[in-house]
Amino acid sequence: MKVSVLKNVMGANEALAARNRELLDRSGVFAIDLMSSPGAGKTSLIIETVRVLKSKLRIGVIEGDIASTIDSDRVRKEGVKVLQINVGAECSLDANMVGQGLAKLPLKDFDLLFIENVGNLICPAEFTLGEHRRVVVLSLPEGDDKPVKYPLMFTKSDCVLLNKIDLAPHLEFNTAKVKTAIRGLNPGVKIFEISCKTGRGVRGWCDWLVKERQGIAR
Ligand SMILES: Nc1nc2c(ncn2[C@@H]2O[C@H](COP(=O)(O)OP(=O)(O)OP(=O)(O)O)[C@@H](O)[C@H]2O)c(=O)[nH]1
Ligand SMILES: [Mg+2]
Repeated sequence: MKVSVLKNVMGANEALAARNRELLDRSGVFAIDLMSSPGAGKTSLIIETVRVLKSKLRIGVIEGDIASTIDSDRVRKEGVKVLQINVGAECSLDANMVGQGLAKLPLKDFDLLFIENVGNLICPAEFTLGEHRRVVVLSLPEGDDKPVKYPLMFTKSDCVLLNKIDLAPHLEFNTAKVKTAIRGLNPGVKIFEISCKTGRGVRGWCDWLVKERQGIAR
């Protein structure tokens, strides 16, 4: 019984995600589902990316959080259109919430849409939203065992950003070991070492993003 209810919930989410994807494609918007543990640097990454790419691409943002408008207030200061979705007791955005958000946004005005998911390495991996690419941020202070402990998130992502690389001298984080673990779960995944604080690696990530978008542009 439990299993079939769960199947129905996931099936309904898949159908709504496909509708979101159709709408995004029709509107010419390339969408990223940005996931991580709380505090790994998703909002910082959006801000750094906007700073590099805003002269090239028209960027919109959906901010998913349990509560507050802290992240949307931060991002709005960069001069981009932001929609906040507060999920309350839920542990992730889902396709229904994102569909309602998309209906409120001027999609024709965007080339690129960031969907910052709720900070959590578990639930967001389970729900597709209609995105074109899934990106997970793993920050060094979280520890290099996280891909092995939370494999689904890393198996299902197209790109992993190892953030806060500026803190490496102060931590025992084995970058080679973590990359091997991630590639063991997901051989085709792209991995970048970045720092949103110093800007290291941010250009390489932005170049990848632009190329991925061009790859699906009609
Ligand atoms: N040292 C260092 N700090 C960083 C870096 N990136 C982000 N931070 C800091 O990490 C903290 C959390 O960053 P956020 O961007 O808010 O993280 P988040 O993933 O959006 O957090 P939630 O939305 O709460 O899940 C902030 O204090 C940032 O300034 C980095 O590359 N290096
Ligand atoms: Mg955030």
